[in-house]
Amino acid sequence: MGKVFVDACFGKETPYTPVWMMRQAGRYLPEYMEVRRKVGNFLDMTRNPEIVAEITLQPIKRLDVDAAILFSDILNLPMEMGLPLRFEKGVGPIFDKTINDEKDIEELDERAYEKISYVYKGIKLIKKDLPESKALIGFSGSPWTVSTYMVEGRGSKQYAKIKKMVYTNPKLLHKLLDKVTDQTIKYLSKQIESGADAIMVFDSWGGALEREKFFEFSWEYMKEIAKSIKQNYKNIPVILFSKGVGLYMSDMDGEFDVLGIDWNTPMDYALDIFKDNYTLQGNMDPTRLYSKEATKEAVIKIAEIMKGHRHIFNLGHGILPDVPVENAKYFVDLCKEVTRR
Ligand code: 1CP
Repeated sequence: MGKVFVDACFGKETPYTPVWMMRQAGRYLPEYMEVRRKVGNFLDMTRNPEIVAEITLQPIKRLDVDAAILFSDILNLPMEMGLPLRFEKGVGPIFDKTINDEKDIEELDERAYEKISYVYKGIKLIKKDLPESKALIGFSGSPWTVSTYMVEGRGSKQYAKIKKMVYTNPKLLHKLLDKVTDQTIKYLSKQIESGADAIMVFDSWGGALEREKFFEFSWEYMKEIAKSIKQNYKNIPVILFSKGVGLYMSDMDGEFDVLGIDWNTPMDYALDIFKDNYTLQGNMDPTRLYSKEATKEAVIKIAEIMKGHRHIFNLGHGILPDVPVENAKYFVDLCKEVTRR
């Protein structure tokens, strides 16, 4: 039996529309919180292959989603490139050392993709216990989104520091993006070699850029990653997800298989643009999960729009920590039920 998720990525016929949720391995799950309390520190969790495997598999066991996503973070790779990382309660990720000039970029460790071996070990452990019918998604951040943290030092509202670089020193920024792209391609390739069945690139802050700059500083690098992966691993689906760029979609092309659609972008609008050239993944507003009725309304609407087209059910961004697990389970069951053929 093939994997429903992988088949859907390639636009093959499936018995139902597969479903998973961004950030599905996380704080809304009591079993995640239990491990987190035991280990104490998020980063230590990501650096322990046994814990990585355990948490990755939790949503498979609890929700019966069609794909597991590797439990890690997009910031582990820049951390291994030489920027010490910490997570602060109420703030989020913090890099105390940031990228400011050419020297900072030259000092970045080009062996990062090897140093991050705990991820590859975790993937091997996950694959031992993952049922044959389920897929494992490996991932990275997009070079642009990862670079926003490397330059700003933390999550940002204005992106003033990196956008100043966009307009005053684009050459420097391209140099950083080139280096992160190179590491990311090697990192994702090793995830595939270790057993990942698909890979996804998260570009959460693509929407911080105006149209022309988005393509120059973010999309081009995502395309380069996709192209390189498809050249070497034809049978591995590549999923690209940029947040906040629905209005730029008509110019998006490239050698990827699946495009993630955020919740700000109407699904029928996206389908109009992409037709069945790609599988569209998404896009229920994650806050609908607070209400079963609101969930049902969206699932039925999205299923109707995507009926007969290439589709994977997901949320339009990550699940929130205080969503009842019961409602998440309701969403997953309902997606399969209403699309069963
Ligand atoms: O226990 C905790 O409090 C840690 C919370 C947490 C978790 C569960 C963070 C901190 N990262 C993660 C895991 C994670 N991050 C995954 C694992 C797999 C899954 O989806 O279940 C993935 C894919 C990510 C990706 C990620 N990390 C993104 C891109 C996707 C998105 O949500 O936009 C980003 C931007 C990050 C950075 C990050 N990691 C964690 C935080 C709090 C943040 C900051 C987000 C921000 O700046 O707003």
